Amino acid sequence: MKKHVLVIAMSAILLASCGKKEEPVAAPAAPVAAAPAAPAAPAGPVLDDEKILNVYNWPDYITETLVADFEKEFGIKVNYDTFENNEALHAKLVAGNSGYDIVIPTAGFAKKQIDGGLYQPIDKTKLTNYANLDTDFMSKIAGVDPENKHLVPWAWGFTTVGINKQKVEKALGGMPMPENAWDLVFKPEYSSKLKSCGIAYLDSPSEILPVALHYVGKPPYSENPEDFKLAGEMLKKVRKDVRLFSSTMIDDIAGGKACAFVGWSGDINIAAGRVKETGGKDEIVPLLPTGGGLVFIDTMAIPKDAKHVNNAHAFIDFYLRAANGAAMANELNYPTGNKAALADIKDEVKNNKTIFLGAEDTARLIPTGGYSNDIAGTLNETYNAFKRGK
Ligand code: N2P
Repeated sequence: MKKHVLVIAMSAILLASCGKKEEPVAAPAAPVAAAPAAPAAPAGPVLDDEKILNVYNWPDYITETLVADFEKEFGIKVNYDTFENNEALHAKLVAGNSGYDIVIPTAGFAKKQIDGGLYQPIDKTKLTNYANLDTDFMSKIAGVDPENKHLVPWAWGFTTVGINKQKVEKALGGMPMPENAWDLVFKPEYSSKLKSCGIAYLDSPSEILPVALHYVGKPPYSENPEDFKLAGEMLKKVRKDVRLFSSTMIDDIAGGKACAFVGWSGDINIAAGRVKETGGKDEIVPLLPTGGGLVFIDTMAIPKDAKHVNNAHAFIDFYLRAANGAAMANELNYPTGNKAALADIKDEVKNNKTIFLGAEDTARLIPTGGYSNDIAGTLNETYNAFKRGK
């Protein structure tokens, strides 16, 4: 009988230590008659020997204390860098040895990175908070990442047209606002008027071409070069009216460099808040175009050559805590896909229809998608020709 108890106790110890590379396996305790059935599980996740985590994210896309809170709780030093768009992240990943342990690609863009083997699978057994995620939301991501093997949601939003209301009204001089807000930046009738107060586009082919294709009545993620030609022709007509291609949109909007812009929903709201805080009179508004906004679901992924994979899982699990998901919406105006977070999101945020879209606007969104490598050349050429004004 005594022997039997010991075997159970020992296998429990072995089980508990299984997968914990860095901690020495506990020496089995001397057999005693009343040995506990199983020792208490060690607190906290398994971490890497080197207490470092290298994170690569978009600018202005993390809540104020998240990194410091994580560092404090886990004793891990986070090195945090930012990239400007999916294209820049992609180039880093393709070059290899990026040094990053967690990167935040947009799901649609990440498809070809997954197909190309650039990410390693997520070990969901290490994510104690995974059940906080909304299953409907996860099934959307599964469209590009089958079985949600590689991507864990960070936040989502949509690329849309935003305006400085007063400046746009003034520049339009009595001309009524178009029903489809994309007309403001894609139709010469409007853009030629808004030129005076400034039009800004996000500086990224994969942000501009899907909406341009959609605008000319083609599939947003078309693989047909002819469609790109058509979108390119449309863009060419408004090129002279575009003042800047921006990678610092919050500053550019708040600083008054543009009155009409193609930007990210949350960032436009952040700029609006900044203008208000500093006593500015102008209202900055993200519009909900009848012509659709381009949805983006940004996700955490672990590059295949990451060096701190355990730390990366600890960070992902930490981020999936309800409070951290709620803070993302409350502080940065981006919903997260964390269902458990909803209860802690402020009413003013939850009721803001430019953050949590209503059913009608949701139905109008251009759904998650991505381009294959085959069309990448055409995509970049079309964009660059537009930018150069060719
Ligand atoms: C940057 C957040 C937007 C990311 N502040 C767009 N994919």
